[in-house]
Amino acid sequence: MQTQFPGLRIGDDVQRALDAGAPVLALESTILSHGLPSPRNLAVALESEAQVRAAGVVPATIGVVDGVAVVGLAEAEIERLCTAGDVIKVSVRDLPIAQVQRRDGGTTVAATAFLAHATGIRVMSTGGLGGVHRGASETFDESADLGTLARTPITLVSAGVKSILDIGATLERLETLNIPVVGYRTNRYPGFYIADSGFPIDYRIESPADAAALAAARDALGLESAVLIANPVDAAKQLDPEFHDRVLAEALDAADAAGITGHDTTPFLLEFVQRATGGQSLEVNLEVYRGNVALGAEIARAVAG
Ligand code: PSU
Ligand code: MN
Repeated sequence: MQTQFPGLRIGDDVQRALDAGAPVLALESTILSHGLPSPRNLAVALESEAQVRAAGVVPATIGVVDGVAVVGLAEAEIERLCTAGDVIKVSVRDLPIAQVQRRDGGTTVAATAFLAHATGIRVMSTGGLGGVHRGASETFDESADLGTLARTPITLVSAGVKSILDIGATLERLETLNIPVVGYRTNRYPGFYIADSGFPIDYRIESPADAAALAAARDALGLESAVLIANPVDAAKQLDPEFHDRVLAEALDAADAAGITGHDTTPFLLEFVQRATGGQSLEVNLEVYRGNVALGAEIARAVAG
């Protein structure tokens, strides 16, 4: 499937790979524009693309440049999203606005999955998913990632959701939305910085081939939901769980005191945690991301057969 629409550009490498049925892995860019500090964001973006290529897969970093949704950003464009001052956070609903106002934007998991699927890419890796925020029963703050993934048949590798969110409520919503969640070699839902969030997952898979079989079964049933592969960080490299819980409590208090709400919440909490852990959380974050990119590349190969 290659749905082209005005305001969409596909990179040459990516287009060639799609035409040839070669494996492609989609990567998001909000993690670059809003999730990681500069200049580390650029290093991470380029390293992960190199990591994907070394695995024999074509990387498609996705973002919005001057209003154009680009699937397979060129290096200069990645650099621009990593360094420009006025890059907005683009979820699905922001795509038309970014287009007509010619903005630069980092695409969220939702917008990235939407664009990847629209161009025929079947596998994507990210760090952490958006989910249900704490206090959502009052604020209604639930990431558009969830609703979008309910109708975007892609295979998505993440390390679960960060514990800045309400993990239990997020898992409930994933169930309501008919989005399959499987642990990669685990029956525990990962908590991003920590290998085990404390919540169980009913099903696990053991290999990239298992993930590909799951996606094929989903497709054969005509289901439109994403398949989520929950890939925990190596327990030896996780953030110390007690330290993690303490910093998290401080971050939530600070957000509350500063009156932070809506789509500013995630970047605020992530930045707070980064500072409060003296950069330790950042190193874990990058470890988590590398692991998800590596597994995503393997799954992309398995899916391409
Ligand atoms: N979780 C992280 N880091 C991130 C994000 C989530 O650990 O950078 C980004 C992702 O791009 C995700 C988005 O799709 O935040 C969700 O934001 P919101 O809750 O506003 O939908
Ligand atoms: Mn939100």
